[in-house]
Amino acid sequence: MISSILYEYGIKAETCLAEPLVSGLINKTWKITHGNKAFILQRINDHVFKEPQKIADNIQLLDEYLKKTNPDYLFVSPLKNLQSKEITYSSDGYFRLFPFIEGSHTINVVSSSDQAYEAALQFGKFTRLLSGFNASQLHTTIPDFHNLSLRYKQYEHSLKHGDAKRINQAQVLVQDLTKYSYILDVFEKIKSSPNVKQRVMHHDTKISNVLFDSMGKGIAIIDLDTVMPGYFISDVGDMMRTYLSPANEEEKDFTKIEIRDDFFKAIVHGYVSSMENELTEEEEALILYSGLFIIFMQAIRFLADYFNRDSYYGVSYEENNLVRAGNQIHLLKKMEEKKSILQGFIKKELHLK
Ligand code: GN1
Ligand code: MG
Repeated sequence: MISSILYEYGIKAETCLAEPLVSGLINKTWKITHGNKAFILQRINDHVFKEPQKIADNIQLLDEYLKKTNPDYLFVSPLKNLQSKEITYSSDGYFRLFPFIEGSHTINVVSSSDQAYEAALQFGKFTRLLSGFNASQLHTTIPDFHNLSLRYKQYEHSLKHGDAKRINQAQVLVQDLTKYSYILDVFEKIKSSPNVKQRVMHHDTKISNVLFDSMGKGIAIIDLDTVMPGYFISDVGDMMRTYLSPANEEEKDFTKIEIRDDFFKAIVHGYVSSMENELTEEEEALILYSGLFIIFMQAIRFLADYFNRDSYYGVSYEENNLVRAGNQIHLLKKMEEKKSILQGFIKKELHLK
């Protein structure tokens, strides 16, 4: 499978080493080494990304804009195949090949607040550099991806029509979630507010989507499939969801889930400083909310998928999605408990600005 794709790029597969990389739950990734050159090959999950060409079009538009406005910015775009296309289609699906950035590495776990800071700097910088770009030119690669209203409807639908046994088993979680309906109400207000802007957002800001150099400095962001118009709460929120706790969404022992103050401060400091004066006052008032918003949305997405018999997320055991949902609800609870302390950190940060 891989060799026929590499041929499309003029690379002889027999002389290559292909190593699968641990990546997300959706796409498949390999590192390809060919002599002293290296590449990243990725297969796009076209069950999730129904129109992969839209991803390629978006990346090309952004690439052109950034090359013009900020030629020194490291924007990792896919290489063209021998047909001059950024996407290679085969019977095994849609593939892209990226240059491997020499000297870069990725990490899968945020182990220091400096790493959280570096990542926040990178994601903030990306959106700021694109603040003059008209976001509405971009395609929506996954419709309603972070539209909480729709996600909630999908969750309610799964609760009515999903697997009865699984729904019964998750009653405590279903009850717990009802306490957080205010998160949905706030989102409804955001949608109609002109002061919460539609910006170019990444929408998947987990740490493995940041390239670091050997000194541990962030140098670029990758995995641009979900780059599309959105609200800043998506990126800041997903950093909070995935960097704050030392235990991730797969952790079964919920006592290991906690909110690390230093990591919270690092995200806020990195993001606010790299966005410079881009955030409106109304947006600044939503910084804390962004974490609650994304964690809540992820909890209902995991639970809905459990009820839908795991039709979306890859799972490695029967109750995987149930555990993930419970884990995220626990994280949400932990963040709620700390709200006033965290808001204090934000206030301090904004004051320093
Ligand atoms: C998916 O595949 P991955 O891990 O990059 C999902 C994200 C979730 C994440 C949870 C396209 O991302 O929204 O936050 O799983 N991406 C898509 O692990 O649905
Ligand atoms: Mg992704």
